[in-house]
Amino acid sequence: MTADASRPPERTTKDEQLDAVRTDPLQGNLTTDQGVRVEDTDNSLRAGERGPTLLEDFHLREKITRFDHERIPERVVHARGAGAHGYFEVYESLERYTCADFLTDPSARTPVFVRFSTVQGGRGSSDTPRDVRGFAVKMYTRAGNFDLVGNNMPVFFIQDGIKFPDLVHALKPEIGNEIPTAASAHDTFWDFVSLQPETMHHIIWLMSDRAIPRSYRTMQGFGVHTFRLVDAGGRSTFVKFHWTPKLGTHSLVWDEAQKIGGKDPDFNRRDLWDAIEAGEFPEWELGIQFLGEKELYGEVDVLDATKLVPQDEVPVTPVGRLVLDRNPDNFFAETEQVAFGVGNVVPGIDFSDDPMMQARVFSYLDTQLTRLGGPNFAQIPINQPVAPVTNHQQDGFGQHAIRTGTANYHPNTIGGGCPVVPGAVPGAFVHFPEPVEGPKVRRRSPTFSDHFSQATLFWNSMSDWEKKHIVAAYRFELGKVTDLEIRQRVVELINHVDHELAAQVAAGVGVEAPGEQGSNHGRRSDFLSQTAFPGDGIATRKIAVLVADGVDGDSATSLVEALKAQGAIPEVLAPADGSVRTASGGELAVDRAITTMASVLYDAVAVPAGKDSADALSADGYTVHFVAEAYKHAKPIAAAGEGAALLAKAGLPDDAPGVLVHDGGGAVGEEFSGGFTAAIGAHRHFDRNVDGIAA
Ligand code: HDE
Repeated sequence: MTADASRPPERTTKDEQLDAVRTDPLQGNLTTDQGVRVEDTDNSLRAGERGPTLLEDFHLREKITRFDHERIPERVVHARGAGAHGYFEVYESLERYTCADFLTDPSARTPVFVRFSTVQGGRGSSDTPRDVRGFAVKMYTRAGNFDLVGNNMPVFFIQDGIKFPDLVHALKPEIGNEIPTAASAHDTFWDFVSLQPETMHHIIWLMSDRAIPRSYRTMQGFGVHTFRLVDAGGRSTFVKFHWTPKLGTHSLVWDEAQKIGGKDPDFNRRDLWDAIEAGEFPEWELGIQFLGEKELYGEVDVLDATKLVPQDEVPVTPVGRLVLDRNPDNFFAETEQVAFGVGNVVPGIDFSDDPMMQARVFSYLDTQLTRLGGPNFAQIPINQPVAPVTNHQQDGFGQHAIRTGTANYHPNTIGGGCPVVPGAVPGAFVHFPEPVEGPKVRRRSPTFSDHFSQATLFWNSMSDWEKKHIVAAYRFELGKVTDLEIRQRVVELINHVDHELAAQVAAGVGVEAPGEQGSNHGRRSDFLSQTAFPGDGIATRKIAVLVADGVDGDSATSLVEALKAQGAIPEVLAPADGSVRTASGGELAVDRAITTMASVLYDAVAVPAGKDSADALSADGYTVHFVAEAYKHAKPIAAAGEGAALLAKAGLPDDAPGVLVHDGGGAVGEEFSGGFTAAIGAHRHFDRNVDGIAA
C-alpha cells in the first residue's frame, strides 16, 4: 500500500499547536510589552521640546532594549539556512524492524519541520558557495520528537567527534581578518585536510557538483551515521537513512554558483519559498538500507562516518515520503529558533557506537544553552513536541510554563506518584542493551584505517563531465591556497585516490605530480553519479524567454504555453518592464526587465521569432552575454525563426547538444516544444564544447 499522493494538504497536530501561539499584532492599539497603550511612538519623552531625554521614558527604554537584544548568537556551524513545514507518511508498516510509531502506522501523517543550510558561512552569507548542505528533519511524532540531522552527502570529513572543533576552526574564516566568507578555498582548511587523510572521501564529494546544488529541492539527504531500528521484541537492525528528491539530483556549475552569490544571494532560500507558495510542494522519498546486524561490509566498518555502504551491495528500500507544504510565518520564531538534536530519538530508533554520532548526542543539546539562552529551549513553540511533556524539570532562563502542584520530585506520594515511570513497557524508550567490553583507550579501530578506497570508488563512478568538474574544483580550491607545501601535501594524498586525478590537479596548481601509486582498485558503483538520479519532468524549472518590440506574438506565446503546460515557469524578459509590441500590433506582457535578471538565475533560455525583436536583442551586449553565458553553463537554448540571429551574434553554434532552432515564425508546434522540454529535462548538456565561448 502506498500513501495517497492526491490527498490535499491537511492541518497537522503541530499546526494546531502552533495556532495557539501565532499572534497578529496588526490590530488594535500599539502597546508596550506590559500591555499599556502608548500615546506616541515617534518622539521620546524630553524636558521641553529641545531639552534632554528623560530616564523615566519607559516606552523608549523598552523599545531600545528589545531592539538591542534582537540578535541571538548564530549557529556555530550551519548558520545560514531556510526552513519549511510539512509532513511524513510511511508507505507500509515497518514493524518487522521497528516499533517507532511513525514508521509503523501508514495512516499517520507526522508533522515535520525541515531546515536546509550551508555549513561555513555566517547567517547573512550567500546560498551558493561550494559547501556541504545540511538537511535536518524534525519529526513531531506521537511518541516524541525524532530529529534526523543529516547532510546532502552520505559521509563526513572525520571519524571522531573530538576532531570536529579542529575541522571547523580550520574551515571557518581565519581568525585574524575573518576571511574568507562562505568558502573553503583557504590555507587553514587545506592545511588541516593535508594532514588528516581520513578527510579524503568527503573532500572528493565536496569537490563534486554535490556541493553546489541547483536547489534544496534537487538534492539528496543522508542520515550519514548508521542508526539502529529496534522492534517491539527488542531485536535491532543497523540502518542508513536516505532522502531522494522527486525532482532528481541536479547542481549548478561553479562559475554560475559564484555569480549567483552576487546576483541573488538568497537563490536557494527563494527557490524553496517560491515553490511552496506556488503549491509545488517539494517531495523526497525516504529510503532505508537495512544492514542487518553485520558491523563490517567488506572494508567498511558501519561505525565509520567517512564510509558509505554501496547501494550495489545493500539496496535502498523506499519506505515513505516527506512533503514540504507550508512556509514559516516568521523566520526567526521558526527557522532560526528551531533546535535540532541528534539525541532526539523515539522508541524504536537508537544510536550506534559511531564516535561521531556519540559526540553529536552531547553537542546539540549543549549548543542550544548559549544559542537559545538557557535550558528551556524545548518550550519554544517550534521545538515543542506534540507528545505531552510531563516531568520534574523546572525553572531556569525562559521558563514559560506555570507549574502547579507541590511534588517536583520522583518518587512522590503527594502528587499521587505522578508522573509515573512504569518501567520497560511498550511505549517507553528502552535503550538497546548492547553488550560492551574492552579496555578504555583513546584509539581507533584498525577497521577505520582505510581512508582512500571509497574516494577512489566515488571517482571511478563519475561521468566524464563530473570528473572534469572535480578536477576544476580541486584546482580552484588549491589555487587559492598560498602555501605551496600545503598544495603539494594535498596532491600527494589525492595520489592515493587516483594517480591521473592527482596529476591533473598538480598540473593546474603548479606543484609536482607525484609518482604513480597503482592504488586505484578499479571498482565503481552505479549509485554515486548524479546521473543516476535524473528525476522526472521539468516542473518548476525557470526559463527566460527573451523578447523586444516586434516579437512574433504567436511564437512567444506558444513557447510560453507549452512550457507552462509542463509545469515549468517561463518568464518573459525584455529591455524594459511593462509590455512589448508584437509584430502584428498586439501587446505581450513582460515579467521582468532583463537588466534586473541574469542567465544564471534560469535553467534554460528561449528566443522567439520576430525580426525587429531579434535585431534589438542582438544590439544589446547584456542580452548577447545572457545567451552566451547560458550556453557556457550548458543550459538548453531554443530559438525560433529570426530569434536564431541572437545565437549567431553570441557566436553560438546552432547544432550543439541542447540547442534547438526552429525555422520560421508562428506557433512553434509540439515537436519543437517537446524537444525543448526534453532538453530541459536533461538539465545540462555537458557534452557541448564551451571552451571558446567568452562569458
Ligand atoms: Fe553538526 N552541529 N556536528 N553535523 N550539524 C550543529 O548544532 C556537531 C555533523 C548538522 O539546521 C550545531 O544546533 C558536532 C555531522 C546539521 O539547525 C552543533 C559534530 C552532520 C546542522 C553541531 C557534528 C552534521 C548541524 C550548530 C561532530 C551530518 C544544522 C547549531 C561530532 C550527519 C541543524 C546546532 C540546523 C548543526 C555539532 C557533525 C549535520 C554545534 C560536535 C556528521 C544539518 O551542535
